[in-house]
Amino acid sequence: MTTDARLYCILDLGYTAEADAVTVTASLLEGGADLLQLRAKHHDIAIIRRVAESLIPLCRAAGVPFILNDHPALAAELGADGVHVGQDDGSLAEAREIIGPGKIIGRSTHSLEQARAALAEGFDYIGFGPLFPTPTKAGRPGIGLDDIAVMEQDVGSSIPAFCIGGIKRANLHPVLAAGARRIVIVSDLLTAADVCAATREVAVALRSC
Ligand code: TZP
Ligand code: MG
Repeated sequence: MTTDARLYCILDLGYTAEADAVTVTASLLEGGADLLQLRAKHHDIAIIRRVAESLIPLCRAAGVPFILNDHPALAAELGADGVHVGQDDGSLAEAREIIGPGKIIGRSTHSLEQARAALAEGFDYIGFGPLFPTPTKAGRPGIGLDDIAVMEQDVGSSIPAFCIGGIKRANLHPVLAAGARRIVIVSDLLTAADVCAATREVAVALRSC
């Protein structure tokens, strides 16, 4: 993963129909996504495999790492560039054993303590949030903006740390002003009228801060 990755986009099948996955991903990549994750919380593994197989060539052509959410064995089988695992998805060592050396392994974190622990364990990057409550990850409280600066100092200076959760073009400024340098946006980009233009707007804002 390039260490200057700023915008991490997620193709979430909860928002984008399988039939639109390639078109929408192409727009995210054209708009400036630095990393692309496929996330599908309620789909069969066969569908996830099929969609992943259709997205990997696009990511390769764009030079953007393809990360699979969950399913390290499928990520290994498909030759994905990495896998993203949550707090309840086991250890780094377990994921590494399955996906193999040289692959990117990211961890969701929901507090400063979890962020520091993920760095200590050796994860390649973290997600930090949700900053704001979000229907994309329902049932989790927002952790707010107060810990971003310390998290960036303690963790983000060593591994890429992507703030996530309820971030939109409309609230990007306060998130960046709080110290975020790298972000994930899911629904605000996937539901935009012009996905490519919306992605580009965020990518440009991140590059100029
Ligand atoms: N992890 C923490 S918040 C979140 C995930 C996957 C969802 C972010 O989605 P959105 O739509 O950008 O709020
Ligand atoms: Mg998970």
